[in-house]
Amino acid sequence: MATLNLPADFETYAEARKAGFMRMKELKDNGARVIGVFCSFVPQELILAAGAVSVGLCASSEEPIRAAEADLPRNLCPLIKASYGFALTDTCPYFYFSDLVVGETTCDGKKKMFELMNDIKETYVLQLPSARDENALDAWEKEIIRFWKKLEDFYGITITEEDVKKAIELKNHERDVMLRFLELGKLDPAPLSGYEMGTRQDALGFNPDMAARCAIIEKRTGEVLKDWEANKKGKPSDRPRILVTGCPNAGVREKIIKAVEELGADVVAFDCCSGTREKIEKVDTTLPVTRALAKKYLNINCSVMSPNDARLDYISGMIDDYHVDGVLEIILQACHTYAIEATKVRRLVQEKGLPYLNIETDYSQNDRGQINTRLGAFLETINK
Ligand code: BJ8
Repeated sequence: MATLNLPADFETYAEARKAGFMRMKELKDNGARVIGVFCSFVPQELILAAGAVSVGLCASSEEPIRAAEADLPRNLCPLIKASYGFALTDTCPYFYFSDLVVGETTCDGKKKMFELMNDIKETYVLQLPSARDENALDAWEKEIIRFWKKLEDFYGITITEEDVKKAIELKNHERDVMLRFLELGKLDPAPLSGYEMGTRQDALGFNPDMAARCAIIEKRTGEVLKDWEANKKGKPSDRPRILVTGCPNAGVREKIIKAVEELGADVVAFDCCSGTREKIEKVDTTLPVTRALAKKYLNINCSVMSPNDARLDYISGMIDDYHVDGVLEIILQACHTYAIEATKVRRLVQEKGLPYLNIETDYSQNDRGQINTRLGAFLETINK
């Protein structure tokens, strides 16, 4: 197995999370407002407009799962169990520092878990519709307005339309910056490892300073481009180019994404929440703000939406744009929406003449060996 080529200043996800604790404590000591969130569907612009920072609470550690199973079924998504377990055992500083937790009615497991989480800390739930028609858009816009009001009441502040417009500009800019970084994967040969790309993207969530986040990513994008132009451009590689799709993968990144790259592939594209999924559509600044936010967020291609054909179209386009040789779908145990939608993804990939591998897993390390064997066999099916 080859070792990945990572930059000297590379911070692992665990290191970034730890460094973020101190920053967060400092912020709280200085009176900052902090909102904990679990999902890409939560309109970040309203949190920003409320003068608050948002922190992602989706957990990727196996550690708190046993404690969570006292209240939750064992056969449940590890992300849900771990997130609840951290809250229950009071071992996540980000949960601890959150003034308010914001949940959403995405998958059944999360929305029912939020009812229990509310007993630990106030958990406000956004009622996300699962369709994308006009009625759903109207209902979702009302939810956006309700959330706006909730933030005003919760903090005793007024959020003006100007505040929201400013937040929209800032978030749109951040989306552009992140997208430019993630789209480096279109370059052939791959200019950096997918392991680095995904880790950086997730780790940034622990940095509450948006300008700093953008600066870090712009700097790295520039370095990678420069290196590619000087050392890689025009030198074809025989490493298979992989698109990773499916559930959030932070909790299984080491045993799947790092592993497949160490076995000789390049992960070049991510159709997931730490990939391009939330970045591809910006908030339309020509529409009234609440309509614009509703439209943008309802269009996120997550499998909790039904139907969700836009995700299939997007994956198809990604396969072409990133010159993909094979698709690897990651399903977290008991995630029904992704597991069922995987049938459509597999059909699409096979119709495009490419190999497809589906790995269902949890946060344990028990299946590492089996996963390595399957990844090795998958790579052998790829004609490059
Ligand atoms: S927009 S992907 S962050 S819901 S928790 S659905 S893995 S069973 S996380 Fe997600 Fe928002 Fe969608 Fe993204 Fe499945 Fe687990 Fe549910 Fe999950």
